[in-house]
Amino acid sequence: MTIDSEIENVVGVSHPLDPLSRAEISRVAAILKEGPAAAESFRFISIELREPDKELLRAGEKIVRQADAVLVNRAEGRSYVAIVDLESGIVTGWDQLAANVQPPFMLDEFAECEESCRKNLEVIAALAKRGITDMELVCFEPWSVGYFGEDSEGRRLMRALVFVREEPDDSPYAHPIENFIVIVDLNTGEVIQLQDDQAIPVPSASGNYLPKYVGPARTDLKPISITQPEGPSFEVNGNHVKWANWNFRVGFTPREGLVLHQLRYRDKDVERPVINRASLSEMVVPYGDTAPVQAKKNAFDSGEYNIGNMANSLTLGCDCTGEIKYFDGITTDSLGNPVTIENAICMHEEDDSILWKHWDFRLDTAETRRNRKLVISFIATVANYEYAFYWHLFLDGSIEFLVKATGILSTAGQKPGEKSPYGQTLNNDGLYAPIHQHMFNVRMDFEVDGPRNAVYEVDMEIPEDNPTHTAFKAVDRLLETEQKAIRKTDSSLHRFWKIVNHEKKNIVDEPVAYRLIPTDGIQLAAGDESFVSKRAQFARNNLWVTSYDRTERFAAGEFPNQATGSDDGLHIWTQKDRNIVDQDLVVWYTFGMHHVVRLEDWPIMPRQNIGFMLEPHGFFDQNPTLDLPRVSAAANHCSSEEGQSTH
Ligand code: ABN
Ligand code: CU
Repeated sequence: MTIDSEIENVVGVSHPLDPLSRAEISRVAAILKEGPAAAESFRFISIELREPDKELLRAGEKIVRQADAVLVNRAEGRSYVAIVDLESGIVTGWDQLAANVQPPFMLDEFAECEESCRKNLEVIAALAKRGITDMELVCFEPWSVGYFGEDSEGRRLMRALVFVREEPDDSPYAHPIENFIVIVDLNTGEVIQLQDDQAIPVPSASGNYLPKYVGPARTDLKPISITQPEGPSFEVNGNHVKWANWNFRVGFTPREGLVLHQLRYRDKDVERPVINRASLSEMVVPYGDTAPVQAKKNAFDSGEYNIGNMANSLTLGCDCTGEIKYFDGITTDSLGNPVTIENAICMHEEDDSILWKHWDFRLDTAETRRNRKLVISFIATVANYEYAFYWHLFLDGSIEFLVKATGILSTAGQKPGEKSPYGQTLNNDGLYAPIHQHMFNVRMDFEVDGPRNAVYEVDMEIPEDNPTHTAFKAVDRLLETEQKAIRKTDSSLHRFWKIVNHEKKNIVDEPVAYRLIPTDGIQLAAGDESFVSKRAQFARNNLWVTSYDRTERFAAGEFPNQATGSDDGLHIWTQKDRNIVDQDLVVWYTFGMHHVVRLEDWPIMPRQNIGFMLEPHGFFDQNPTLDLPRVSAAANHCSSEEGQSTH
């Protein structure tokens, strides 16, 4: 089946890549409850579409809808993965996970953890000794424990950081209760450890940002309204989107949030595939501070928390403005009920300044074309921080992945007058924010003009034979195997990577390609011997390339929660050192933000942008946007019919 006919076939009807509907989730839960998960003590971590095999999909074969489910049996302290055939209603897979494997948290466990801590008598007494008696104002923040040692096998643990509000709606992050940690077993609901070390006075200066506290809003800013009187330029049919020359399918999973499927660019009536599947595969936020509470903070917000579950319901005018198309995200509560996150994904167009311009100064005519981008995004709240994730598609075939980090710093307490060398002191009241990194990995199942691709590293080289002393050139080096493709960025060499298709040549007989511009290509700062570094090995390097295997989905492995990092993830799979030349490839890019906190990040952080670009690199034979219309004079006072006269 050609790509065209495949699109035609699926437009308007449910597609095999569509996320599970509410009804399908309920059916999966019911089938499992009637079958192997009949015991009351089972809880559902996730129920999601088991994506069909790429080959079957490509061949246009009939696809049977299947679901993957992850469950925990609390009574037994063991977890399970299940496969359910939605057509026959048969459980086709049911496997118990090893005792040391802990799947991601369920949202219900946040409240359960808080409740366990709040009613624990030892916790109440210990807090009272520190002068804190109103338990309703105490916030127990459910952080993952990291690797907790062999004794923790079979225990599903949460490490609660503790903050206290001064008033019911005041920001708790201004008031950390330092050196106070509660470890909870989520399966039993027990507090199993209280780490009540040296008390430090709780910083009392407020960290509030609400109008009620900060005063009236300024009035000098006039409204900006974005209008599209003729409506947006995208066409949406179910989860299929067509915009400008792009088309793709929108997906959503509990683990990743937004997923883009089957991203293609129409080039002179030919649908050219670029990426088969793209999503955030993992992220981790390790803290550099050696203080006992801080040194163990390193949440994997995707793999330990299922970041899609934490997606916000977006609001028009606040989170996105303009002509918006929303997609809901459907996920599951711990009892297997479907949960709809309404308006979880926002899609709209944005003006993006100029795309190209030239003023012919002899003729005094200027030609300018405006750029615009299609923005497909979601925002997740991971306790203190917000991450807004954006895919931007541009008219010229460029693609950007952008993360805007905002929200509230994860804070710590120090003795007033002291200044921790591992963070930024935020006030004179004992509050500081430790240095940390936000490390992300995006998995891109590339399909540049076809399923078989290869990757080159491109560095600047200054030749030895350089009589003019001005020479520099770009040199391509083929990355032949998985081990050879574990790479770091090098801005001194202006390094980038090129994903090529050797079977398809452009006008100058070179393989068509996309390039990955490795901006924000930082690496993990934690030492190699640290547990976080062993567990987040994906973040030690920026580029990884693997030969496609449908089971290799997440950079730190399927279940990083409480894991040692010794048996799953990119560093393990790439030990196979498979051939990656002209294969079905997956490219994994690690990038991040080295967050040296500044005062301006408090009490709420203005967004910090982190991301990277993919650009066509000889994918087209020339600039593919020459057919863009001039902007009409009436609309924007720019062009005349004969050529734009103003420059
Ligand atoms: N960023 C760690 C986290 C996520 C969700 C809830 C608590 C803590
Ligand atoms: Cu940060």
